[in-house]
Amino acid sequence: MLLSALDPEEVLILSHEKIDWHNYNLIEEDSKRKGPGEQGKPAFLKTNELNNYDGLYKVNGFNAALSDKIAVDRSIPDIRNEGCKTKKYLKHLPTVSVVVPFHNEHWTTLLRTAHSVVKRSPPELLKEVILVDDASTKEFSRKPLDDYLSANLSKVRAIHLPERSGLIRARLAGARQAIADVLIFLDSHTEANVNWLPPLLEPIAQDYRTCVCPFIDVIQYETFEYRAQDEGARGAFDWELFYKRLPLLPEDLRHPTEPFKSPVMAGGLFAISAKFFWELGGYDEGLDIWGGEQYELSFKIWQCGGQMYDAPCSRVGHIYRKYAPFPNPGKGDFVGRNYKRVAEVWMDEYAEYIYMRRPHYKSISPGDLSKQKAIRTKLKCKPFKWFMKTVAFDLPLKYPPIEPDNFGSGEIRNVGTPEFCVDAGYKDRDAVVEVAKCVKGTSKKADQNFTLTWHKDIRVKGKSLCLDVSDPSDKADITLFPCHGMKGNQYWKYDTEKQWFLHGVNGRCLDCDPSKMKLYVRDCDDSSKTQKWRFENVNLT
Ligand code: UD2
Ligand code: MN
Repeated sequence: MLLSALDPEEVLILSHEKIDWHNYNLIEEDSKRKGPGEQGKPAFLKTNELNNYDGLYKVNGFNAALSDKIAVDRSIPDIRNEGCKTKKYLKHLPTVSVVVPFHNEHWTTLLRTAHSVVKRSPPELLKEVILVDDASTKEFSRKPLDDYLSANLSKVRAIHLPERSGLIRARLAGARQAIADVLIFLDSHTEANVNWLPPLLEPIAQDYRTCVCPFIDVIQYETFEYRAQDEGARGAFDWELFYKRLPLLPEDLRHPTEPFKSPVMAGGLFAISAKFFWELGGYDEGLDIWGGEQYELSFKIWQCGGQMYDAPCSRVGHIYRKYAPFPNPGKGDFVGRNYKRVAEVWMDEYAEYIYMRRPHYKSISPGDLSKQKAIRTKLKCKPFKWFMKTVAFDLPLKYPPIEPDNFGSGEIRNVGTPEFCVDAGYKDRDAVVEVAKCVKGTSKKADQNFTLTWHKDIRVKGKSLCLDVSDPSDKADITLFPCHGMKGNQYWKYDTEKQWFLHGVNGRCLDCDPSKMKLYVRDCDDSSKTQKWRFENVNLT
């Protein structure tokens, strides 16, 4: 089809010429930087720098004292797929307004977000960065921030909301002021990586009804180390509306530098044309504080004629906090209410799957939904069933409607050396799990309480961390990893007869070497005593 035959509004492409958008001077300068946290290396505080450590940790949920030691414009490693480094993108790309909502974000992590965007965006594409201050109470958030921005970052400005609006209405407030073709939303503790913009913008230039997400890398909350979270996955959810990930499809794996379709976004980091965003009515303004908006927008995009991609060549780091430091602003179960609004407007009969898992949502009043339903009618959006069959076709539907009992719980005690138990040591994700002296019946505290759930994973009691084995070698370590409920590396079975904990589809056995406090999996051996374990409570029904 001739370009001129199309409605000019539908086409943001001015020519098909492609260019190399890399800023090689910047890459060169960054490669020479040295100092704490440079090149995304893990950094540490010295013993004489620990004064503010606890206080700042508590209010931020990450090591904010360390953040203050790291340059706000630090270098981070270019961990893109090699193919991305030679990829060219359209010469004519749409312009960008970056919108960053924040409530009480720490000063240096907020500034690092702004600096990384300005530093790693081609100036001709970046029109502005709008920091939307959602009624922060930290004193630097107003005048000192405004003064810093006007002195140091001319393209960045802050708008200050008079009252706490929550991240959804804060994003809307920023988006309403944005002047560029494309809106990019970021969280306030992120770092944009090398050449992040062109891969986000090209698919939008080719079709404005497209939303594109970058790969989200991990900025470790304790050391600020910058690393990948995985090699990419399609976004999804379970029927309690926890964000989950589905595997890439074979065709996605064949083209590791090409954007691939993703059913839902993680939420915080994405690019969308302003035109399409507003055609969709923006976000539902009835969504309060935090949560659910990622589903609302994703369902809306797909069901109402758009599409959503993840772009492997665009990477942005994000601090996944150790814990959420914010107290509930006196609004009750706002997450439940948000979920109910999204389920009622977009999920049709599938909403029932959620209510089966979360019966109390039935009695939550979602408030007025007429405006959202009118958008759905006006845009002739497709039913949720279409989304499930066409976009999220591999999302498991058969979660049991009511959670079955756990298979077992309590301490996991070794039979060969019965004074030793599996012990999670109050450690956090990625830590290696060991054995320790069993402490049951004594007053000593220990982290020796586990449940083998109906998901067939072993969870540390009271945490959403699971025993995870990713290493196929002999005596492979067992590490703690957020439970994903998708079996794989977290799949365990208990053989009551042999007293084995079997891991994975190949069924290797949980085993230990108490003399070294080591816990691992290895091939099962009928004669081994250290492979036999007693679970405190086993549910045989
Ligand atoms: C994830 C998303 C986040 C959002 C959330 C669900 C990523 C990396 N993050 O949780 O963007 O989609 O799921 O809603 O995908 N904020 C305000 N006002 C508030 C609360 C938060 O402005 O009342 C800001 C906050 O400063 C941050 C952003 O909203 O910039 C997201 O909040 P978060 O970082 O606590 O959310 P996160 O990453 O746990
Ligand atoms: Mn965040």
